[in-house]
Amino acid sequence: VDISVTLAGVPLTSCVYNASGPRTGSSAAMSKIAKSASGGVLAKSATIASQKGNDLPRTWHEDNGKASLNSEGLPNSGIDYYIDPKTISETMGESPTKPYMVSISGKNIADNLQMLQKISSTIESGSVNIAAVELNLACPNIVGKPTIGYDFEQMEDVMKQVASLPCFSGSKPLFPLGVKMPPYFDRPHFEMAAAILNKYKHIVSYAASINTIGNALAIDYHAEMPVIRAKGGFAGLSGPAVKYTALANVKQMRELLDNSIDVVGAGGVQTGRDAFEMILCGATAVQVGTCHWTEGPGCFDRICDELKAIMKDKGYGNVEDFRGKLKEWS
Ligand code: RRO
Repeated sequence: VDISVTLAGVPLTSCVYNASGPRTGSSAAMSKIAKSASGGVLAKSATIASQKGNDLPRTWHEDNGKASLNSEGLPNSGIDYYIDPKTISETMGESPTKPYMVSISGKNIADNLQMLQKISSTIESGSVNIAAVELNLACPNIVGKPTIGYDFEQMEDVMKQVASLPCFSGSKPLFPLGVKMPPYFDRPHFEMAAAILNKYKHIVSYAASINTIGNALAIDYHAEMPVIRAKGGFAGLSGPAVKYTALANVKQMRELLDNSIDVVGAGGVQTGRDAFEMILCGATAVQVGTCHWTEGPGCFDRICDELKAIMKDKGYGNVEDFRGKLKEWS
């Protein structure tokens, strides 16, 4: 069975790959993803300058593994590191067989525009292979900043200004652009978010749903304190606990977005069955975040093997055979 797909025009040997965030901060960590069955390598969301992130403790995993929290606060090495030919060759090896992608999460619109310009210049110089860029509209952990994807006015403004950059003003974007979306919970919000992305479909190649469910709170019962230090303990919720919200977001986005925009499923995927369900709901590819964090890069080999076994069992030869084919009750 064949689990390869084309995402945003980029061929992936496997439809399962890593989410930005866990184990994606350095070339040493990312090279392990490159060596695994992951369909690609997506770097940690970058800011203009490197930053340390929030004070510890900033991550937590529930004992039963069903939920995780993070308030990392965007620790990263800065955009220059993630687009440096040295970082990319250390990550991918000398003859890469899969795509390398970067994620950006600027402190403000100007920073996102500046990072996109830097990426454009680097791509135009021909010195590196960057297959796609993910614009993170959904980080919940920055003190004093709203989640952009929940502020539709700001989201529209971001898309408008990005679309006016030289790299997107030609007949075809210089590189495929994806957006990482926060989870929505109400139909009108899905409709508003999708309407903005559809308006900018000439520059948006995929939408990845979902980032973590923001501002969750876990309590240390013994200490009678939040488990996380920053932001009063409010942090992004991930892991199996968010899978059902993620499936719904993938289904809604696939229904509402123009067909030219691919949907990437993310949120609580830890088995081949989870990936299969995401694809049934319309996902072109599936990102794995928390499971990669807790299990390590071996998770990509396991999840791909499990997905292949399910497809074989059901008689599906490739991903298109069941993508978006969730049946309806009569
Ligand atoms: O670094 C983080 O705190 C973080 C980011 Br940028 C994000 O997009 N999602 C998340 O759960 N954590």
